[in-house]
Amino acid sequence: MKLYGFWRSLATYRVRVALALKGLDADAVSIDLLKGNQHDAAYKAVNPQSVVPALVIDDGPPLFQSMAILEYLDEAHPQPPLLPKDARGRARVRGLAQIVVSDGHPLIVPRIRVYMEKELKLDEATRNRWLAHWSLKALEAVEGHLAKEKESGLFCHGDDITIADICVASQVIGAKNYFNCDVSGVPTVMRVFDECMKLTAFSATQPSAYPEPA
Ligand SMILES: N[C@@H](CCC(=O)N[C@@H](CS)C(=O)NCC(=O)O)C(=O)O
Repeated sequence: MKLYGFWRSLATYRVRVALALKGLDADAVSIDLLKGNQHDAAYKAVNPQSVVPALVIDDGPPLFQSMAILEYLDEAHPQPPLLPKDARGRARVRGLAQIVVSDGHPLIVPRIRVYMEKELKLDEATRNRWLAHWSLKALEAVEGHLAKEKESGLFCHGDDITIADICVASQVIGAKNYFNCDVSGVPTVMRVFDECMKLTAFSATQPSAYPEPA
């Protein structure tokens, strides 16, 4: 298996965590987003959207979109499961994950930042306000669920890791480490994040710990 990604990419991190939880190895291929290598023709042939991650498994076309990849890994390698057994639980877990993946993260990705800088000519302080604001908004929405719903446990949904924890952890890393957000208003999210980080699958693969392949 080959994982096209980037060390500080939050979407790639989600896939790294899932692979680690499933005990799977993938060769990492670095697409340097800071240099704009996602736009190279060679990578466009792998992922026409010019974003990471992409997971190449065999002769078939690469898998793309982190949520689709997480769900694929869970179906192809069911142990340990990353979704609850009941339909209602799966809907909750996917909903929490999508607050991050569909609504929060898309507002802070490099192409948005580049557009704000180059096209809209927004200065760095204004751009940083945007990034911090929307990063925290997603976490506040997750907090609204976790703090009041009895389904929350040690992790986002009960006491087992799910796709929701993977996605929420990625968002916390962005908010805290990249955009300096004050996360004191999302204590339940942070409690869950701290639990996740006790697991090697989360801590050893996080951007700050992850060695960039040469
Ligand atoms: N929804 C996509 C997001 C993919 C994405 O935007 N990845 C970022 C890195 S975290 C990227 O490659 N951005 C390149 C760019 O914005 O130019 C997923 O979850 O896989």
